[in-house]
Amino acid sequence: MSYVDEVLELVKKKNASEPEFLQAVTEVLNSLRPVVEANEELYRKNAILERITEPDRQILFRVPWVDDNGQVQVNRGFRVQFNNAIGPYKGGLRLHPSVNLGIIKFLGFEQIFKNSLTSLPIGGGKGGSDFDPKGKSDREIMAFCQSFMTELSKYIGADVDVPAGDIGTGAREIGFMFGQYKRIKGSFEGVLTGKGLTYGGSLARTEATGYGLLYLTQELMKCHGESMEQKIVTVSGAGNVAIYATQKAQQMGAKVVTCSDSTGWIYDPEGIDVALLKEVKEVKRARLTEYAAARKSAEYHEAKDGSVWQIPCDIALPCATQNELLIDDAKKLVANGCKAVCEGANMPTTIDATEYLQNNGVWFVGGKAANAGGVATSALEMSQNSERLSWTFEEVDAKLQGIMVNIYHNIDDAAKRYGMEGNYVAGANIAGFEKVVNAMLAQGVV
Ligand code: NDP
Ligand code: 2IT
Repeated sequence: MSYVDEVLELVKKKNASEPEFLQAVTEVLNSLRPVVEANEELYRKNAILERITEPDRQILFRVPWVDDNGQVQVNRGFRVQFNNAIGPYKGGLRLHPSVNLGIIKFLGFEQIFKNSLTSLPIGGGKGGSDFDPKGKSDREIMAFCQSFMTELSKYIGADVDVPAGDIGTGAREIGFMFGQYKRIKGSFEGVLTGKGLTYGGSLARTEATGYGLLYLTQELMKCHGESMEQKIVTVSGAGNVAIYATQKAQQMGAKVVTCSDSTGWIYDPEGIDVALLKEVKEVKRARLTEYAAARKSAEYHEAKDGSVWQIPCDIALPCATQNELLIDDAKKLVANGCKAVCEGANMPTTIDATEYLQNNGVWFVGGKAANAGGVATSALEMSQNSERLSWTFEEVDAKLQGIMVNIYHNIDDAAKRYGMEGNYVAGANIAGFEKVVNAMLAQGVV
């Protein structure tokens, strides 16, 4: 049996109850076959694949907090420190009722390769909680964040592990967590990214994932002789990534006609009104029905009535959550002439849907490459914190743009090197993996 198959079997046996983690590992290891085959003896002897699929440590803890009725609530907190071969653990904190260890492990595993692709010195980690921020008061959010950080603070630090935002964790939550860390440690340090601009945050971090997604998509289109001008774009999600992806796509001359949240989706043939979407989602924290109520051209559909992927488009950008673009969606996209799919979310496309898109001529760039702009800008925030300076929006944005264009060419080149031209999924996994493996081999058995 090949080394990849042996390790895949082992990982499946050891993590049988974690489908998302197994999905992420299966995708990565399958696409690494040519690299692993070329170095089989060395990698096998050093147990590279066994080590890269087993987190350095997995921290699970109780998060007790008091709600507005005086009732004690208990959530579960997670931090998975996956691999720090090329830098301190780095990755977001997800607050969503669906969070469990398998989901945090899949995200932490993907983060290793994504962070490597940024070309910046950051290792892979992820954390979060099954806490549901929806409908909670600001005081309840603060109570949860303080309790969460009271425990998490024992395991993180500016040179150790630097968490950030993800689903359900934005500037408000990062603020409360930063305050509690500072209080416990008595140290003002760059221990979190996505901080507010008055206390060490970086300009352009809020926009970075969505903007970065479009910088990469634009380069992909350009290299295929196309531009973003006049393109019809479908976006899913209505959170941080979706909002700034929509904004940048529109700045590039494309028309974004959809957005979605967990209860429904919008088709707005006139083009999404970003100012209205921001008002509904960032200020009011309301449902998309409010967007539809305020905009004549918008159609509202319940989530049960299909998805945004049935709307014809040139480019599809899934920006909500894992496994939200399924095989039937992929078939609709292909039938409607979609040219490119670039993932703003982490693992939004299932493996069969990915293969269908790739086999039917759609240019497909996975999240590890396409959404790396967020964590890359987090690393730029860390640099600014270390030198105790802050850069202008234009400086950070220009660096982000350079990083995303570079990522596109790196993954394109890596795919070509292994005879898989146009397979950007394999290209990203290979390019991300090579750097981490070199560092692991150099650092010995740890
Ligand atoms: P937000 O919390 O800001 O927004 C998430 C959006 O996705 C919301 O519209 C939410 O709807 C929807 N959503 C979340 N979970 C589900 C679900 N189970 N089913 C349907 N819809 C869902 O998160 P972000 O925009 O930050 O993150 C979106 C994706 O991008 C995630 O996969 C995240 O891991 C990834 N990502 C984020 C980065 C960042 O910098 N923030 C960086 C790189 C990747 P609702 O409000 O109804 O829950
Ligand atoms: O998935 C991701 O890359 C993020 N949620 C951002 C992580 C970060 O550290 O900025």
